[in-house]
Amino acid sequence: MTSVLALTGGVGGAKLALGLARVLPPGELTCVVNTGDDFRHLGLDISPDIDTLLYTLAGLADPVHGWGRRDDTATFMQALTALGGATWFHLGDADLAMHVERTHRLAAGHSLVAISDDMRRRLGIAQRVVPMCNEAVRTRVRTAEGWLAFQDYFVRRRCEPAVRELEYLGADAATPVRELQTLATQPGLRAVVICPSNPFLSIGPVLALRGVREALARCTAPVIAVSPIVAGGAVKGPTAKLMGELGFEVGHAAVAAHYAGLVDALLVDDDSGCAPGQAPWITAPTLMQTLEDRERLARCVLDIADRLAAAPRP
Ligand code: FO1
Repeated sequence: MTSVLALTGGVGGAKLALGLARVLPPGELTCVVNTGDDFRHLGLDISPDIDTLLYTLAGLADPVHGWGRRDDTATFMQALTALGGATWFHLGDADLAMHVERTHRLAAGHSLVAISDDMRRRLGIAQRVVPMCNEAVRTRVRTAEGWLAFQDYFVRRRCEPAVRELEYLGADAATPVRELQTLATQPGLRAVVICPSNPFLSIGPVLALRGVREALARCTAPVIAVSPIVAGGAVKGPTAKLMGELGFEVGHAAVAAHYAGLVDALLVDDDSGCAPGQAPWITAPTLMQTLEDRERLARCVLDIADRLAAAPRP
């Protein structure tokens, strides 16, 4: 039974999801994962955020990149290079098995939700890993060069082009998974945690699905977001650069504005720049370098949720 629902995407989100998985009893965590980064490459259906989470929870993630598998080899990429194939997106040999098997099962008519659930069981993961929807939702970014598909922007172009606009293609027509549809009224739900993922690239697609913002706003369980901004910038990745390009001042206030009306508390590492009147700020160390940091932050989030649940609602 789910007692905590985490919304996540990318490496930062997976770190807190791992902390939550380690401090909660097995089976009490359900992670709903961004699929806006998914794409078709070399004929394969690739779901980077699902795989990052699966590998992280299974203890298989590459500790240097955070994505891909630890100790993976590159025979496939070397052979592909020799044949003149597209090498801008690295697919390790063991990781390749995931993409081949997912592609095969999708073509055979299995849903992304069913495939992800089977994969997590086979990897020995007790927590549920649920894609945000079964349909294709594709994040794309508008730059001076026109619209770019997400991985073209993120990996091929290394986030270099300045982003003017974001779009989550297909979000309007997609049906959010049951876990999102029912989160407003799910009995026994202890907390909804918005992980410190990129609010625009990783959480944005989830929030763009029909009814999700409304369900979060009506949720009877405490909704806690953790800001991905640490020491005034992003830990890794394009969050700070993107925020600036989209016209926001880089800081927790822009994160709070993005989640306005949806969260009961925003966890920040430093509330000195936070505007009064926005979501209640709670200060805690949010940098997750070690496994202990992940567990400590997870306990802190759950503690805040429990305190909010016990307090009379305004
Ligand atoms: N990110 C990169 O920066 N370069 C890569 O070559 C790359 C390959 C890759 C392969 C499998 C996978 O699951 C993820 C991979 N990522 C790579 C990460 C990924 O594209 C992004 O981190 C996410 O989409 C953003 O959350």
